[in-house]
Order: sequence, then C-alpha cells, then structure tokens
Amino acid sequence: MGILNLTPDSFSDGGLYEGAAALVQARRMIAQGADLLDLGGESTRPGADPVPAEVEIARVTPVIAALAQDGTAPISVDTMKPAVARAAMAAGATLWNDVTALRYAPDSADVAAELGCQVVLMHMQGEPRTMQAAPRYEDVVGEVCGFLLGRAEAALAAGVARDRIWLDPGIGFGKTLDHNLTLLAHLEKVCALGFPVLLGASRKRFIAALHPAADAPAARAPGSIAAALAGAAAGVAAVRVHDVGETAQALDVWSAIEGARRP
Ligand code: HH2
Repeated sequence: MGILNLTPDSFSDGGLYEGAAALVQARRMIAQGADLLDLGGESTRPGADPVPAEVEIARVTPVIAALAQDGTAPISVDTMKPAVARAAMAAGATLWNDVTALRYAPDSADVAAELGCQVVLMHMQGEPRTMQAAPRYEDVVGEVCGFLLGRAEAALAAGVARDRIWLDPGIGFGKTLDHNLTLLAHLEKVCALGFPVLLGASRKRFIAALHPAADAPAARAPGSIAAALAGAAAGVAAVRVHDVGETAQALDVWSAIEGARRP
C-alpha cells in the first residue's frame, strides 16, 4: 500500500504532493509495485491539528477521481470522518482506512456498513494531539488484540461484512519504543485474530530512536523495510509504505527465499 499524503503537515512528506504532483507520485508508486494506494487529507502525526471535513474532501476527492479513472489500483482513503469516507467512495475509493477504528463519530460504523466498503480498524491509545504524552499498557500485545477484536465485533454488529474488515496494530499511535518493538515482535498474534492485517511502520520515529543517524524521515527507508519484512514473516496482508519501489524489491527477494525453503 503506497502512501500519498495530500497535506501540508504530514511528518515525512507534508506539502510535497499537491495538484499534478500528487497524480505523478500516485502513478509512480503503482509503477513501482504498489497494489493499493492510501490517500489522506489530514495528518495524524503526534501533535497534528484537526482539519475540517470540507478541507479534507477538497484535498482528496479530485485525486481519487483521477486515479479511479485510471483504474490501475484500488484506492483507500485515510480519514476518521464519515463525511470524508462517503465523498471518497463516491469519487471511486473502495477502502476506508480509519485510525480511530470507527470511533470518531457515533455513526461511523453505520456509514461503513452503508457504504459497503472495506475498512481498516487501527489501534490507537488516546488521540493524535496527545497520544505520545504517556502511553501505558500492562500487556501491549494483549490489549491491542483485545481492542481490535472488540472493534471488529462493533463493525460486524453494525452490518459491515466480515470479509471487508482489516486490522492494524497502529505502530507509533500512543506507543513507546518498547511498545512498538513488542508489537512488531508479536505480529503473528494480531494475524491470528482471523482478519487481514495492515502494518504501518514506514519512516516512523521509532526507527530514528534505534538508529539516530536516520533523524530525517526520508532517511528511514532501510529501517522501514526491516519492519516490513518482519511483518511479512509474521503473515501481515499488506504494508503501508512511503518507499514503494525499495519495499517491493525487498519483499520480492524475501518471498523468493521463503519459496525456496519449500521443496
Ligand atoms: N500511520 C499514519 C497514518 N495513517 N493508517 C494506518 N492504518 N496505519 C498506520 O500505521 C498509519 C495510518 C501516519 O503516517 P503518515 O500518513 O505518513 O503521516 P501523517 O499522519 O502525518 O500524514
């Protein structure tokens, strides 16, 4: 899943892709091996300010419509707002990536069911503005799995079809370095919940904590790939990444080696 942030303030690529540059970048990611694109019009980085729905809609829908016209890859919208998801699906998106796991609005789950789209339910402790202040868990893997299962049940109860639900442990969303590493080391437990899992570790801050020379987000591709490979080994269905060509190459080589293990 290639990331396209149509925002002025995203932590790694804010302000890079506006107007025609957005379409060029989207098509480049597909050419580099992305099977799916995730478009967002509001940053969820720690401390980010919220954006009104109309602004998000104006940022994402023209690009979604142009890419849907191309018809080369399914399109996901990264939003917590039902109104934005609705506008994105009308423009041609088929997946709603919701970092609040359908908790932002009282009607989020009903809207997801009504739209009939696929939905990514992500774990986050707290909310983007404050989530990194003091994350606390007794058992991070157990709590994240319990939360995700509860949100999947809420989506099912609202009428979202079981085969449209994805889960995501939410790397970096209300988590310390230790929490992120523990989750990355136990992704098979998230996969065992019985839904496809999406992993989003690309260019995140924990990489710089482990390798201080990668202070600039754009310098974190190698660490991002290491996390993507850990995800692949654990059985995740998709990785959400900025560096599509590099990640696709790593995954192709990794899966060829895995294939050669079997007689
Ligand atoms: N991470 C970000 C945003 N959306 N969605 C899912 N499902 N999983 C993630 O890990 C995830 C996500 C944060 O990264 P990015 O989009 O690059 O930055 P920003 O939120 O600043 O736009």
